[in-house]
Amino acid sequence: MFGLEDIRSVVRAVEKHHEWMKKCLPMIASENVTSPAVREMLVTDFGHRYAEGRPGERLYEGCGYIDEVELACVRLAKELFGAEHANVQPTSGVVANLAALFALTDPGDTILGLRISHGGHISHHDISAPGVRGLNVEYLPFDEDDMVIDVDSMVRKIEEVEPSVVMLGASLFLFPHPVKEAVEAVEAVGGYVVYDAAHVLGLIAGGQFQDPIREGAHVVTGSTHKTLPGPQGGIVLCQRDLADDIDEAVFPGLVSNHHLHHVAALAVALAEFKEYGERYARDTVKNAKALAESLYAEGLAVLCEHRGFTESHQIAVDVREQGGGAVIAEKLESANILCNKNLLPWDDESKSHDPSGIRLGTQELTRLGMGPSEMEYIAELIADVVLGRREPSEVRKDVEELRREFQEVKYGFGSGVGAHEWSRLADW
Ligand code: DSN
Repeated sequence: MFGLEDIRSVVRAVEKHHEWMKKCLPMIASENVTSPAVREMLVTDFGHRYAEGRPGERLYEGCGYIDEVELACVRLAKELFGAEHANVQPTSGVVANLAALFALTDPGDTILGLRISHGGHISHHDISAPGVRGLNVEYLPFDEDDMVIDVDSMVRKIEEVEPSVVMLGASLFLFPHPVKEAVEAVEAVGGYVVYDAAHVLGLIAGGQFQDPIREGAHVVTGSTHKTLPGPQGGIVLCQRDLADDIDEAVFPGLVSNHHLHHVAALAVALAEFKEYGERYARDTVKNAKALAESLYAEGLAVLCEHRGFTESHQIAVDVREQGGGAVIAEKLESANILCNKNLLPWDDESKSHDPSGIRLGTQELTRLGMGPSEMEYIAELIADVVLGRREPSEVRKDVEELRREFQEVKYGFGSGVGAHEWSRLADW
């Protein structure tokens, strides 16, 4: 009886969440929605099974079809990114970064990464993956006005500290990173470049951001659910000579069983991206620029006006004058506009609960079919809240009205394409 009540309350909360999300503007830059075709894969029997090891060399029986799917997923990833090797087993982006660090470093080594306030992810820092590996982390020099890594200082720093790894890529990631220069400098001291592409993986695959593999990065890591709208999980792409070290770092190093339903869902997402990726990535970046321009025109302090605001799916806004990131993100949530508070370069990192800024992403709104004219209107709604021109509860009504027209996931295989046949796969 109690069990049933518990289940009902969980189901009710999930249903309420779904209903509410349909009325919101999802602008958290690290999220996205999967297509119906990808979702079908997530509820298949693959989610019940074990397949430790590599395809064809499993430690369990019963993996014939699982091997087929994982090999397809690896092939699609290699094709889409032009990579020599792909490992699709990491269960998250942090696990992918851990795998790269376990493969390329020894405890006690030094690595370089971006400060969190400069956009670096926690898994580039000793509080996370590098700490687990016993590494010393030093910081990449950063130009706070241009929101880019300072190339000359970076090269000097690499020569000085001789890092095993230079971690590029970021969570606040407006402009490309100097991959070629980092590769040249770090190879001279016997190290590697790991490019964490979590945020921009889909933009890279769609040809709308820098291409770290072509620029020489030894390893590219990522999560598979941000601008690449796949299932939540991780991926590592690398040069052929590092393949065995990466594979061994993932298994048996960091995962026992990987998540097989994730692999099936990722294979479908990658196939979708071959079809729709270029257009989706282009529209996402176009929307980010349009949103930034409109917010700036409304009087908000969008970072990097002098550089065109952004070249990715993200924009950053300094809202110190309006009460700070925490207050503003909460007010926006009251208007059903979801974004996150974010540290900006001048913030003390101990202030992550009360930073100067907010970060906004356009990848999910784009996926729902919105374009530059919607960005302009959304900028007006955001400015209404941020500048206190209207009560969030008033703005919420306009948000709900706007969102009513945008309920379907675009740029993916939907219910019109084989969903009938796929739906029986969930029948377990
Ligand atoms: N740190 C998360 C973000 O950028 O939102 C991703 O892991």
